Amino acid sequence: MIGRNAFRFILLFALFIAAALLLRSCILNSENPGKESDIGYKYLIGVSQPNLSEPWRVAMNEEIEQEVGKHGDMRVIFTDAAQSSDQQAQDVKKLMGYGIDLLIISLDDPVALTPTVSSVYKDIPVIVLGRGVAGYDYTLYVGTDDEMIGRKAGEFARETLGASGGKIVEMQGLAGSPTVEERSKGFRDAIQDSKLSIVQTMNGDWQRDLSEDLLVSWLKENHDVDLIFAQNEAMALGAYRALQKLNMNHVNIIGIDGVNSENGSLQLVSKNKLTGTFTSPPGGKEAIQYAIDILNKEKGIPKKIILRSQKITDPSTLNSESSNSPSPAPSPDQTDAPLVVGFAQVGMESGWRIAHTKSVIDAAKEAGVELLYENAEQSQDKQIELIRRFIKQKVDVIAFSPKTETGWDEVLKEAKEAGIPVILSDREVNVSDDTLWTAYIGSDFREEGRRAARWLIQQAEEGESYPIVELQGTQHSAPAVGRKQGFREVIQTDKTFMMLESLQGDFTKKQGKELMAAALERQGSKIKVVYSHNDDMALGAIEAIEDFGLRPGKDIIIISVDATKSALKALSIGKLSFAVECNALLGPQLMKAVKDLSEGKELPMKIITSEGVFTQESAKTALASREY
Ligand code: GYE
Repeated sequence: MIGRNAFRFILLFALFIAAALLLRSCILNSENPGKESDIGYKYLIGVSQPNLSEPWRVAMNEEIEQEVGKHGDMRVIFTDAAQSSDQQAQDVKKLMGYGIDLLIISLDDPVALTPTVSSVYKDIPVIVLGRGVAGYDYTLYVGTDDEMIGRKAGEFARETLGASGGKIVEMQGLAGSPTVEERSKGFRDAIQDSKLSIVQTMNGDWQRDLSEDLLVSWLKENHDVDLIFAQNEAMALGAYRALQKLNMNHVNIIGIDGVNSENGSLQLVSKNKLTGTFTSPPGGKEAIQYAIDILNKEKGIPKKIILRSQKITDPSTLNSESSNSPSPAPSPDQTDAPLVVGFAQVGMESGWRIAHTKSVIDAAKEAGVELLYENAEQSQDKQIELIRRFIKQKVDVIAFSPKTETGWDEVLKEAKEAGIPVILSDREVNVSDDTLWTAYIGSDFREEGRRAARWLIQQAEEGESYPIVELQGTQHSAPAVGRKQGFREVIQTDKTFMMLESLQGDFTKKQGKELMAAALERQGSKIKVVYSHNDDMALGAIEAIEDFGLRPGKDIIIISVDATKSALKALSIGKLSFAVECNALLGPQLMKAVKDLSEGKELPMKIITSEGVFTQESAKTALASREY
């Protein structure tokens, strides 16, 4: 018989061991206390789908499931709202109740669901996938450039119908979705100066059967149609079924999505049921890859990831190394020689540019990349010459900040023929074939312009009018084009704002001062607002306003873009009124892209950085820690 004391000792010892093991497992999973030890995973992802009737959404879930399957410490819960917005809001609430660590949501009805997304975003990271949500209350958007896809579809419609043109029916998704508006805008812009005309627009709400029914009833009375543009796969299939029913097989159909599944549009194209389609990659794989970085609190998470869309008229060419895809990844040579990146910087015109250059140089050093840095001193010809030099030097990757949007086709073709990927850093290009460049890393300049205008409208006082002088950045540069367009998109809705003068600058302080001094001579105190495309011109304008005897930030509202340290200083002392941030610290993301390329990873088409805004108040607190 074991003595009573010995029994007590063994019992106490066993209890001590159990407590120690429990404590150890909780410490191991401190960020998810109790989860891993209890259920065997670290992160729980919730995926909310509006429906699973679209093949594109089924493909999205399959991608997510496949990518999650590569990570033993991750689980995923899917919900399907069966096309009910109320149900989708309920589904999100239920997922939150399960204690998910991150929400991935795809929306057919962003108007109804934006409040739900915004409220979840207050508690956990949110990735919006596929179709957009209004505003910016989310961690990351993964999707496509819908205006670009619409424009490509419009160009294809012109190609299909030829010079004689034709009559088009546009089958849109659910009204109110940014995706619908952007795809439609791109399509209409592409056909505007042609003999193609949209004779009827319908909303098939992204659904096959509704589209089929709407088309059957309309086409019965209107036979004279040459092409149907359907904004997604399911509606393109609905269009095909309607034309079959009415024996109108001569009518062309252009779709979007390009899903490779039974009855997906790739099959429909290969069976000549669709004239062509544009892929809209579901983004499920990318969403999970970024979800892991977000949950692991990696730095430099972008705001938007834009995936590349391809035109498919012959599915056998999809993803082939044809002209459809950008240059292949650099062939990792067997030696462990450092990657070599040729970087043709546009110049040193502004504080932002100096910070950008430093960020790229520092990041290259940090990443062990050999950077061949050259400064083109604001000359496009010199940038072209530098790119040609990098080609001759057989660098692994070429990166550059294009001075202007156009004029790059020839040299980028040379880089592609040499098999050297090109990454656009901070400024986009406008070329005939967007596979001439591999990726763009930078800002959404139109949104920067919209943010400037939205703030200005909020400041407006009842009964006042606001004549504006605009100081434009380098002519034909992507930031100047985008900031000009975005600002006008918003103020044109409010008649209290009028553009008094829009002056051509070049992002330098000297130009800003000279242009502002001349405008003051012409307009004097009529000027109530200065909207400057960057800080340096705004700081020059401030000096000119003071020389003229007026008080900058008081007599004249001054709005700038970049939000460099000098701008925050001017904000903090009341000489600048508002600054929209343009992130200059692109070096780390550029080098990550270079590394990913060298490892054979496919890059998103665009990586859009996360940016904020600064008021005079918020500048005071941000100034001390401002990196540039
Ligand atoms: O706003 C300006 C610089 O390309 C985004 O160029 C950049 C712009 C930036 O000179 O300060």
